[in-house]
Amino acid sequence: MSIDSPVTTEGFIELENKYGAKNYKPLNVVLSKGQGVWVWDIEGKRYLDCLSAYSAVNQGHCHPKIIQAMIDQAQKMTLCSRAFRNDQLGLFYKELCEMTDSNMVLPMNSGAEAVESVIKAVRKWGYKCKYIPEGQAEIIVCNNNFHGRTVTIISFSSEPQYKDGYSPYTPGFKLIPFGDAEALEAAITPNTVAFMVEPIQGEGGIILPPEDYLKKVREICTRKGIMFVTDEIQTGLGRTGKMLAEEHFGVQADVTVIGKALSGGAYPVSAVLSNKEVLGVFHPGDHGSTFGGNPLACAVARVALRVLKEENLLDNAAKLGSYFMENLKKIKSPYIKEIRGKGMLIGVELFVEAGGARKFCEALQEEGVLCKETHDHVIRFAPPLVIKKDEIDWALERIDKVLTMSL
Ligand code: IF1
Repeated sequence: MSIDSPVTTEGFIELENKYGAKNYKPLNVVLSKGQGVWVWDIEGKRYLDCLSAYSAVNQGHCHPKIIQAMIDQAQKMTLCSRAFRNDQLGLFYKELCEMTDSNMVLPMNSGAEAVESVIKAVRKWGYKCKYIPEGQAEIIVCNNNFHGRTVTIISFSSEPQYKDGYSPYTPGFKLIPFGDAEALEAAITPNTVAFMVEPIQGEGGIILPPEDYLKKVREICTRKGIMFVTDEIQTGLGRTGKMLAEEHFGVQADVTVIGKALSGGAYPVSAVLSNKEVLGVFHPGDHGSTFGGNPLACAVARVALRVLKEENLLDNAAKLGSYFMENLKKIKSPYIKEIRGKGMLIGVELFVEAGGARKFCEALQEEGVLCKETHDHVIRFAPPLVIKKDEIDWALERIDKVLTMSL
């Protein structure tokens, strides 16, 4: 650190405000350390992390095994490009396929890149295998979706803020209501190549679909001959108590995108998982990425996946997630409209009269619990899956206090 490095919270905030783009409005806490479910700010105050970096840190902050694998691999080789092969890639593919019951993997880096890759894959599949006329491929998506921030992805967002000022948009997408299987059936045309959906809408406010929705979707997609794509970037890898959230609904998609926790938050790693037919459309040179599938990413992801299994994090998320939600429901608060979720992905929706979730998040910060509002009135609770019962009790005590005080 240079001698000009700030030492106070205000100093760091000032620096960010002076030099950084203002596309976020973070809570005013400057974090410098994380271990498991706990994070510390530069003043040494400890917080229980109930966001998990938007579900990227499912395995907990700085998981020792993941960090060790990262160090070991970094000392051997970090990147060699896909022009050559590396000794981590094939093992990563195999282990990932076995854990997610998939046949083929396309490695990328960010979630949005993986979603973009899916869009390319299903379009190409439509043209090459379904003989759709060039330029006519349609992809159906849901209102209230969140799939990332690229120009193409925001082109089919239903949230005006995500699109404002970014035109011209990419055509070829159709929006339908989430949870409405009949609307999907009605929207399909001979040019439809795929339907893409989050099994549980995350950014949309932790919205669960009707119980039989994905089963109906699966049946419709099969019958109509279109690809069923699930975006499990947020819901996948144990977050909801299963490896993939689609398992709760008894379905398997044709294509699934994962990211975030694929590295335990140590490094950006994403992937498209599919049956052979879809990813089989890519031939050498059709698609790629400098960093996708690099040995550091693969080594980190292999261990991050192993930790999910070795530490029984799926079961923990299911059991303690239910415990967390049941006890949140016991809180007698005049502000709470609804509590919903699956596993360790929980949304607490407040009445509009409560005046917005933000101030409750700020009050929770004071109490040592870090969380983030999603859409103005929902507080999301999504701690790392390594959380223990007494830590949930610790959080519940503070959440109860904040949600029952007058703000
Ligand atoms: C931001 C929310 C979470 C995602 C799904 C793709 C992506 C995401 C289902 C893109 C990313 C993020 C990005 C982050 C906030 C965040 C988020 F608040 F928007 F809703 F997680 F809850 N599909 N979600 O949730 O992945 O390219 O970012 O790796 O500020 O944009 P990415």
